[in-house]
Amino acid sequence: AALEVAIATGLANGEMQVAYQPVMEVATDRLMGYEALIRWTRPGVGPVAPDQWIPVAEGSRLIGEVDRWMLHEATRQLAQWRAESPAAPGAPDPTIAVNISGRHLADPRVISDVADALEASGLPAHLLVLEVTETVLVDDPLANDHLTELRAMGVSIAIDYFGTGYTSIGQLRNMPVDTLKIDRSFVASTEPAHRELVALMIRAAHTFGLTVVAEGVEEPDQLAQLKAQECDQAQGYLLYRPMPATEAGALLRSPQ
Ligand code: G
Ligand code: G
Ligand code: MN
Ligand code: NA
Repeated sequence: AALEVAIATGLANGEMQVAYQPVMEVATDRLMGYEALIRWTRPGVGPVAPDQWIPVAEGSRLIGEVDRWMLHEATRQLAQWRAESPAAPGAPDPTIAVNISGRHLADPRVISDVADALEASGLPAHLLVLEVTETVLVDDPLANDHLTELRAMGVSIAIDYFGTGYTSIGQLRNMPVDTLKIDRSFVASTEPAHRELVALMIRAAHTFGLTVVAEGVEEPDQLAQLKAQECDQAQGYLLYRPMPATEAGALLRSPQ
């Protein structure tokens, strides 16, 4: 309970910040967008890793507050960057991906929360990506309805940690999603069977018209492999680590 109070206070007092991790196009090395990751520096304590407090927020209504704050901050920031320096002709218009918890996704309020953030920021809906876990997609009909509604608004949906849950590749056909993010455990594996599985996931995703993002790319040979397997986009320490807003804004403006 003490931590819950500290999280609520932290949100109210501006202790949270957003780190931005670039998502790159594999074939061209162009910047396609960012994943927004929350950062909390607790006064007198220092940085608290998301793994240490997001699960606590997910156990209460607080996660809605966290998600709403992230949605507003991340969309506001991208809209500001675009206003300052529009994408060059022919260059990709960068997207922003925000992680949404399963609990929040099951709440009908998620629709107005996303709509409010888009309206307040003026960001076009097609530039917002919501990252959700496959568990939510498989287990919760209500969450599925909400995703369908969000997609109808023009927002994109990405399945986070794909491959670690219960989804079979065949189910992708019926899911209200646009993008599949391959879990970094598969990307990092040197086992031939896992590498073949990654190739299979990429082919299946493309068959269903989905975009594929590989997560946690740390080694040049992983990136080379993904390129050979025609993976669309990649994210990971090899490319860029999550960075503060000022750096991400500068990267956006740097020549590609
Ligand atoms: O940011 P990494 O840097 O440490 O993030 C750790 C975990 O925290 C990841 O699983 C990530 O999905 C989760 N996470 C980061 N930011 C957010 C957020 O804004 N909302 C939710 N629900 N999870 C987040
Ligand atoms: O939502 P998700 O859990 O996928 O959030 C991405 C998490 O992965 C964040 O904690 C981020 O800091 C972390 N991350 C990003 N790139 C890498 C990487 O190359 N290797 C590892 N181990 N973690 C990464
Ligand atoms: Mn994510
Ligand atoms: Na992820």
